[in-house]
Amino acid sequence: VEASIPEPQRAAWKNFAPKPFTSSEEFEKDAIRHIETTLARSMYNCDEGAAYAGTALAFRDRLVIDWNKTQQNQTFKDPKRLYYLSLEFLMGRALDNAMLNVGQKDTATKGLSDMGFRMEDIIQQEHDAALGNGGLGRLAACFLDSMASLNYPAWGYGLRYRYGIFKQEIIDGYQVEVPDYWLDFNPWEFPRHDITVDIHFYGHVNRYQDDTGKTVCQWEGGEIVTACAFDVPIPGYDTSTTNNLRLWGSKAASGEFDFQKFNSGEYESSVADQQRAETISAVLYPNDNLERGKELRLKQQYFWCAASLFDIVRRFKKTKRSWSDFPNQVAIQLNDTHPTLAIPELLRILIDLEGLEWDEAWSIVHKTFGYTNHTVLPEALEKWSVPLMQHLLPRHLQIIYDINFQFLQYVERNFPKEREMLGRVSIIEESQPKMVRMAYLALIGSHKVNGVAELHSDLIKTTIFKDFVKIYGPDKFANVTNGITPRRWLHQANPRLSELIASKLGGYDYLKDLTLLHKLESFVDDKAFRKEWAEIKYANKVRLAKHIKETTGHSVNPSALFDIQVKRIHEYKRQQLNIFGVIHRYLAIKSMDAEARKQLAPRVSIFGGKAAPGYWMAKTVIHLINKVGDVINNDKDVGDLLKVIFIEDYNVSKAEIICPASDISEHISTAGTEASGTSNMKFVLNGGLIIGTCDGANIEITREIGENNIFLFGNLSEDVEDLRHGHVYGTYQLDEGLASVFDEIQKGTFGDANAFSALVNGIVEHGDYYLVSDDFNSYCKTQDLIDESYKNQDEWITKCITSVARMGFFSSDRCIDEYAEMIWNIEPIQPSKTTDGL
Ligand code: HBZ
Repeated sequence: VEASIPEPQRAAWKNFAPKPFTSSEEFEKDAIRHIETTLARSMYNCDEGAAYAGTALAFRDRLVIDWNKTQQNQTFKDPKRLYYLSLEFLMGRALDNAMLNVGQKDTATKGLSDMGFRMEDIIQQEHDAALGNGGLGRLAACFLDSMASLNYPAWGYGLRYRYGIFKQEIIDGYQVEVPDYWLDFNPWEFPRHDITVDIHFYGHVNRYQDDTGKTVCQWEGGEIVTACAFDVPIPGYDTSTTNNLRLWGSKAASGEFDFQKFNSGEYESSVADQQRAETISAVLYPNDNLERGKELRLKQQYFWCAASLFDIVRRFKKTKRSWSDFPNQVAIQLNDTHPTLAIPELLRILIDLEGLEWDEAWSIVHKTFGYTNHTVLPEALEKWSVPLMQHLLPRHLQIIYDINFQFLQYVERNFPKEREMLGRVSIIEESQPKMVRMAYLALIGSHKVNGVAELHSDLIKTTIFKDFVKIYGPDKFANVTNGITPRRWLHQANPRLSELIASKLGGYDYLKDLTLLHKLESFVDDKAFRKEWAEIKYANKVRLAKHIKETTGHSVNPSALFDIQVKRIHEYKRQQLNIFGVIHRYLAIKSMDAEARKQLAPRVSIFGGKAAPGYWMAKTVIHLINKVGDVINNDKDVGDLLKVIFIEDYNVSKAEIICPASDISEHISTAGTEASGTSNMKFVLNGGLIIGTCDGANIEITREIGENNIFLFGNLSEDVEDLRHGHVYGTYQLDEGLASVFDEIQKGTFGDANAFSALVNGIVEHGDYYLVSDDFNSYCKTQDLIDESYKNQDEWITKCITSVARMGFFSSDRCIDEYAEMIWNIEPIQPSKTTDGL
């Protein structure tokens, strides 16, 4: 059926298509209409939740109009599009972002005030969309913001988890996980009941010769689960471009089979089928940088890849182009190896369903994909057991073997003298059971592989992918240093600083070209500017202190130095180094006389972050931080000189309060382990300094802002291997300061010492893999330097302003332009001016 309204009847649309509000009165009218008619509430029962819903729906109306137009415009112009495949999109809240991106927050603030509400309270009614673990998921969210803001024709594809990352509660100092059911009211998603894809699992492959004698493979039997599309509009900043994020939810296929079961009275079993299907998109796996090889996870991956590719291919086929045009119209970026099955799936579609020959199909596939690597940690590199893959995806396993066969033949031909390399680079690891190495498959099936910061991109070429550099040459490898969106991480999180900057730079253009920040440097000596700068930082610390008071009951002094480490809890990120440093400081304070104590700058050490539920060592670190806090915060000798706070349930919304409030933040991973880090960028952009190792993007931050403006410490990545070797085979010498910290823990000062023995023994007895002892002295000395430096507030503020002025490079807009040019080969599409989008 032709769905398009014929030209003569389009007048109705042209006359009556909804128009967005332009005044606070029009906003109120829309919001109140939604409260009354969409929610069936009235002024007698309109609480903050209802006011949030009315506001969100009024803005949603605006977004939808631009969204429809953007999609029509892109369909009409049919440019090459980018599809960003990510199992995680850590979006946070949408309303504030939408208001700021369409430039109508003030209008709505006025309207809400007329209705009896305060904007701050209304914004907080929204549940975070927490469909991610940490940096990788948040990067995907920043990228969506930049792609829309730069008018790129781009879609995100992900899974619609019913439960996002768990909520963290701290009970008696322990992490307790609570499910995050977030979908009760979600105005930002549009279920597309008409857009479904049937996804096939299990079964077997039937290989036969067709009439022409060609070998054909048919995947048969097994089970079918239906993928249903849920679309989320992604508004760009100061542009009407509104892109689409498509999330797939799973439900039972409504085939005849179920119907018969139901009809014949097998209600329970038919309901069980339905629940099994819905389980696929039920919950986000809460591990970051760890792969555990669970069947349901593989099912999630295939379900999402297959649904997305079906959708992409369907859209391509509508244009009636020839297959060889596919890579000219479609670029697909793989966010880590999680979507790697998209590679054999596209081959399967082209060969088994569309009848292409292998060579032609391979050439299309390999030109289409790009792969971003986010880690070199061995435990995070994805591998799937061959028997599991054989069972769940028999045809894909065959295709993977075919890819591997062709690849190994190529290697053998080109490197005949290096036969021992074949085993090393094979996609199949010859272990018991055999394993499929997903990173190798992703690399071989893509035309470009990139790391996420310079050091990391160099490291992948010398470690995990060394042989592949030899095989393909260095040009297959690239670096795109991560970035963050300045809209959320400056303008939204720190509105006063954003306004101050705009007042100096003559407007908000810097939010679209962050390099314009450099002009701030000429104001570094401007007295009034500096004063206001300091006042804003103080006000942001007061805001965080208030949050801390409300959530933990502790009062912290906003004039103290706020020292913050918030990120997932992981041994390689070394929160243990931080808390051992805190204990060391505590012991020093205890041994000082009153005079010496007066000289000390008061500090608040703030921690936050989730541990994966099965990661026992990380949970022990959380426990220790809380126990140390209990002791120090109640020690009368110490008073305001030192407080230790653990902020519960760190998430995107909390990060928006925390990042603007730091004096110092900690990015102290063992050199060579943190691929990039992105919170380092958020903190510096908000006028905080950082203490960090020479790791990930810290190195490029140093290059940009100058080494006088950052506190670097610790061993370098090139020395890590030798140090580790020395721990195991040489004589091991524990750092003296750290030894005194361990003595204190062992005395039971922070409760039962046994609770922390694994943490201590990991360092003292088991090789100190993360080099905590090697870096401890350098860490403590650098912290002392920070104390000294902070006393000179004049110099400190100069460092902060200078750093912000030099942070232009770290906008995710710069990343997206680099990907677009170097990897995707796509161009921006200017939004259409006309109402019908053509
Ligand atoms: O990706 C992070 C890196 O650790 C960080 O250095 C980098 O800045 C960031 C963006 O490039 N990696 C993750 O956050 N990884 C995960 O969250 C993850 C989640 C599920 C997995 C594996 C890793 O199965």
